[in-house]
Amino acid sequence: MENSGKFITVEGIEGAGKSTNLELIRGLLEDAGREVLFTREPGGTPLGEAIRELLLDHRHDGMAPETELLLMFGARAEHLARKIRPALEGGTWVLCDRFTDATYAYQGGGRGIDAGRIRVLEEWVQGGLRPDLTLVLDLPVQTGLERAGNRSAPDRFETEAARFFERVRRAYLDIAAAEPGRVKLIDASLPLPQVQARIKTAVRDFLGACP
Ligand code: Z5A
Repeated sequence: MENSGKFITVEGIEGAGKSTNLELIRGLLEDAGREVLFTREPGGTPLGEAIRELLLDHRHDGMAPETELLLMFGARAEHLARKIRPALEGGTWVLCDRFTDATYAYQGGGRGIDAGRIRVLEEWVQGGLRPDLTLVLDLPVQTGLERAGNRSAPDRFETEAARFFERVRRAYLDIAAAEPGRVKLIDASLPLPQVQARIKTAVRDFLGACP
């Protein structure tokens, strides 16, 4: 079935400001008259949220990268079947905090899994479905870690070393360079009002190009 809603994702390394800016994006879409489903990955469904807990929990430190990859796609398959596809097919726009670009960045760049393996799963689980617009909030790893460090109780990903996040950031930059039509890179190191001005421009440009 043809989708009539649009699929927007927001990505970035630890502390990039996704949570801070997702409300702004939701407001821009709703002000433009779009019905918006706001969701996140890993998670978004009861089963997906249960998988998220497994993925973030320090009891599973040392989880094999392949297990981590398959759990991400397990949660994603459920999310697509129960929430994302039905919403898009019904004309609702979907705004998702992270999606498969995070898998290429974290499990690919960060953990070193070959991108070809991720692509096989992407094609199997998603078919042709890809985000219509992705905002990558980019900033130096040190700045992101300092910002995130102000929060409590780091999870299994948040305790990774800076060089892990350097690889994750590199992977996001490579994705943005490879797909400039879909992926808009936002300089998230700037003060918040400037970051938000850039996000507004990117979202309004996208809305302006939608029928
Ligand atoms: N993961 C994966 O490995 N593979 C996958 O396929 C998927 C996910 C889908 C959970 O994601 C983990 O799952 C994630 C990757 C992995 N682990 N990591 N890292 P998550 O999205 O829930 O976790 P997160 O990256 O830690 O997101 P977060 O906690 O929501 O952080 P954030 O949204 O990027 O940052 P924030 O909370 O909005 O901002 C951080 C602080 O900076 C906060 O105090 C803000 O007030 C401040 N801030 C924000 N913007 C600014 C500016 N411009 N200036 C100054 N201060 C600012």
